[in-house]
Amino acid sequence: MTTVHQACYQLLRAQGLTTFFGNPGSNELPFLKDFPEDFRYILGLHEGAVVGMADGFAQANGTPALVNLHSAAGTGNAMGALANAWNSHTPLVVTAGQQVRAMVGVEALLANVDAASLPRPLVKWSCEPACAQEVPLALSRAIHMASAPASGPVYLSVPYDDWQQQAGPGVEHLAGRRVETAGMPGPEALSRLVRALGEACNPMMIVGPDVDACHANRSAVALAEKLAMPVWIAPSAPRCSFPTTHACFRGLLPAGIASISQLLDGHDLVLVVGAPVFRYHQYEPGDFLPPGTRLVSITCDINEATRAPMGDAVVADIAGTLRALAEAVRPAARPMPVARVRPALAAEEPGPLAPERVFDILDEMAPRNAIYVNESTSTTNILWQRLRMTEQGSYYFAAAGGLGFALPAAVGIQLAKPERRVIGVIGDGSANYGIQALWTAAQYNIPAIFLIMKNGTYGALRWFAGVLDASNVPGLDVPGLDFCALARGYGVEALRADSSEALVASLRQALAGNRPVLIEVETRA
Ligand SMILES: Cc1ncc(C[n+]2csc(CCOP(=O)(O)OP(=O)(O)O)c2C)c(N)n1
Ligand SMILES: [Mg+2]
Repeated sequence: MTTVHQACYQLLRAQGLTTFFGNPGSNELPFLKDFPEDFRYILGLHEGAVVGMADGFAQANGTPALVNLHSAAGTGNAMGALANAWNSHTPLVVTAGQQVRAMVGVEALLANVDAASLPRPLVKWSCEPACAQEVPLALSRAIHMASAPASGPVYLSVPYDDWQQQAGPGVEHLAGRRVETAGMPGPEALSRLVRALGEACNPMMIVGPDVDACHANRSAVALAEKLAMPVWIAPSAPRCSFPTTHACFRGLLPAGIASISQLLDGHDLVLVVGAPVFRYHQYEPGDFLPPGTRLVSITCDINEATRAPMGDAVVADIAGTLRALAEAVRPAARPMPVARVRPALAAEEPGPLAPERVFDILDEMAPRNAIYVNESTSTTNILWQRLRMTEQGSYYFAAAGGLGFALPAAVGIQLAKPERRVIGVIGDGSANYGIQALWTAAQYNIPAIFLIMKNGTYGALRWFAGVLDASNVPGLDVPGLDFCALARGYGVEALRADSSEALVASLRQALAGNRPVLIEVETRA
């Protein structure tokens, strides 16, 4: 007889999901029982860190990651991280243990009441199977739902007595299933796009995270070069989809309606690829588009396409569409944009380091293919101006703006990409929301580098207080934190840098080793 437990492990194996990210409780023990040797379990000490690590792992691999959480409490702890995963289209198969079926109705301790509703609206699909025999089918569906465009997190709650039950007939058909989506625009839609691009006198392109996610950065470059058009990164960027050293690269768009509109002014056609239109942040009322500008977006997400307040959208496979456009458009007769002048290297000054100086040093010392995970919120623009990022998958940021992403995600990305060095650049406020991932980095020897920008404050909120004209706000400073002590407490080597020389020496040491290292840098607020 095949049990539900056996059938599900066969299914997970066949679908390539052999890494669990989890934090267990009693409800989950029957699922984790007799854990097969060809699977690995990455333990996180808090569910926010668990989902953050899985998010980084899944994004870096481009395939779904498996998460196992403890009932309602574990799911609740993970919701902030789920918001980020939902917004970055991260395929996550989140499973949660439920009480034994006989005691869900009486709401015994650890029952997940109305389990399927709990993670909504931050999941694509959510389910608690009606009976044990439906569990393998529900898990299979969860995997395919998470992966299908637009990919995203899904949630499956399983009562713990289901695992030992006999699986239903025909369960063996599930393991090898493939679900494919063919998302190319039809020939007419494609030629409309080609014509619009060919007829535009002054087009520009805005690329978003899904370009990088589907490895289409080179096609974006090819299209930009053929049309000699400037390229911006969509606002609140969770990834870097265009080489920041390229002549066409213009920078990171601001996140206010009026300031974006101002930058689009003079362009008769704006092509947005792989981004919502737009992920605004600060409210700057104004026209969404300047007069005379037409906007067309290519997205994998029907939600993104329909909620955009302006422009036309094509919901399609981003990589295939970009490739087809780059092949089909005729080279423009315009001169290529002139490369931006890189900012001058920041001068050495006494006292805490200027963030500019930190990024100059980092850019100088880090390997060219380093992967940056950013959650230093007040220095994001400086990072984009100073770090050269040229390869696919070089940059990650919390897509919903929920803190607690970068530190765990750096661990998950480093686990997925052992051949590249991951450097988390994390604020002294942000580091506290996912600090437990340091323990996982230490225990599994995942050699990410964590650079903590210690400016003693929630710097971005100080800026926002200015935007909102909110003076005398309490709770904006975070003095008295010792990240070296915290890191050592979790088993991670720690270095303190209070000068350029100390930062250079610390980075040299961290980069030379093959272990996780935290570097606490004193920075200017
Ligand atoms: C989960 C969560 N809680 C609170 C916030 C609000 N928030 C946004 S930026 C920020 C400050 C982060 O400070 P820090 O990491 O020190 O970076 P800095 O702004 O100083 O560069 C806070 C608290 C958030 N985005 N997410
Ligand atoms: Mg800070």
